[in-house]
Amino acid sequence: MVEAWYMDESADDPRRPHRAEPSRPVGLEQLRQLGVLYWKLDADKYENDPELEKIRKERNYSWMDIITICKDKLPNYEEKTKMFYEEHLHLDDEIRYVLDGGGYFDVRDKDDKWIRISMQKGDLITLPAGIYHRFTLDERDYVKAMRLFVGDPVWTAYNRPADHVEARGRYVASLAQTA
Ligand code: KMT
Ligand code: NI
Repeated sequence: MVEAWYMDESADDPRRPHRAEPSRPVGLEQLRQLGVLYWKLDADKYENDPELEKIRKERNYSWMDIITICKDKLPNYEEKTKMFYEEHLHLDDEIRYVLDGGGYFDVRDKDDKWIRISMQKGDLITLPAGIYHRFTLDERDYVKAMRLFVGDPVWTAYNRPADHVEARGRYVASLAQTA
């Protein structure tokens, strides 16, 4: 099952776990209330997995590619990993399925506190359009992930502050519904 927790305030290496002390774990229900959806799949069979196909079909995740993030494989690694960790939002859902390695998605809760979601092999997550978030590798410095998209991908990130973006307004309004 996915592990998530509130973060500490320390500014040191983001790739460390940064668990608040005493620990404040976050469960799937709390993530769901933020609009974050999660599935556990068998990543060893991602190329032919009826469970993955079912989710893609039901949620219209028609587009996909596979990205490997590590120093030697990703062009402009330093620049890109820095961008991933800038707090931002998108106009569409961000959908990621970890096939190998791992990392952390951090999302803001309703009180604007950081929740860290530990993404490991087999974890599929959907971050809703308009949620403030960021991504970092963990100390293994390696992730292979499937990126899914509803229709043709739009990668534009709106760095915070982006409160006047329409997707942000819709997201904030949706939070009142899931409470
Ligand atoms: C993103 O948009 O943050 C990325 O694609 C990197 C994370 S993929 C697990
Ligand atoms: Ni993003």
